[in-house]
Amino acid sequence: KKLVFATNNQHKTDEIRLALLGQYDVLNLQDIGCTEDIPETADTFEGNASLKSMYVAKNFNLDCFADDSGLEVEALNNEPGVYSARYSGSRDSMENIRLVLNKLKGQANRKARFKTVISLMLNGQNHFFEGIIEGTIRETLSGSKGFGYDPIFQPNGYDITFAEMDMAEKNKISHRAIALQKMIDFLKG
Ligand code: ITT
Repeated sequence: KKLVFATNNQHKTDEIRLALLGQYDVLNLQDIGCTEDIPETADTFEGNASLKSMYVAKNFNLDCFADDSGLEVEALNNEPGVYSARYSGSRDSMENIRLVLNKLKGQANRKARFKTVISLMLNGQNHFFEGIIEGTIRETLSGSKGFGYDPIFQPNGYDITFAEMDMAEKNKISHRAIALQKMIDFLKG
């Protein structure tokens, strides 16, 4: 069975492909020949996920899902949130990480969470699935796997960051995996 995943982020594609291995073939935007950089102008995860899934549903006449996700840091009023991909003004992960660490300098409250909202457009109807993982922001970077803010995010109950985990290990607990499992349960009825 095939599922279209409206993303240009290769790391997200890899994680979702691994999670669905043997269950679904996952096609991303590149695979369906969509070269558009779909504007993400909403100010909620639900809104931006819907902009991506609905773009594909409308222009390619395909059922499809999209993931909008980000890091919410408690002491920063839940920033970067929906602006996670370009918090520093650039998509450079190191710049974005540096900005978070600078803003948290001297801050005792390191609590943060990753959040994913999946929008699934199925037969013209929009369905939402959410996943959250709670954790803390490290003082310094650790690990080189994963992407985005993974080197500074330590999930609760672990003493390593997401960037120190193999993809399979991250996939057991991540925000994205939790939201994805909800969607799969829904698809299986
Ligand atoms: P698409 O919109 O094409 O799917 P994107 O990277 O622009 O790709 P988002 O708009 O959802 O995706 O932005 C999510 C950003 O949040 C992402 O670029 C990372 O900086 C961060 N992020 C999301 N999930 C993450 C994860 O599992 N690990 C680390 N950072 C993550």
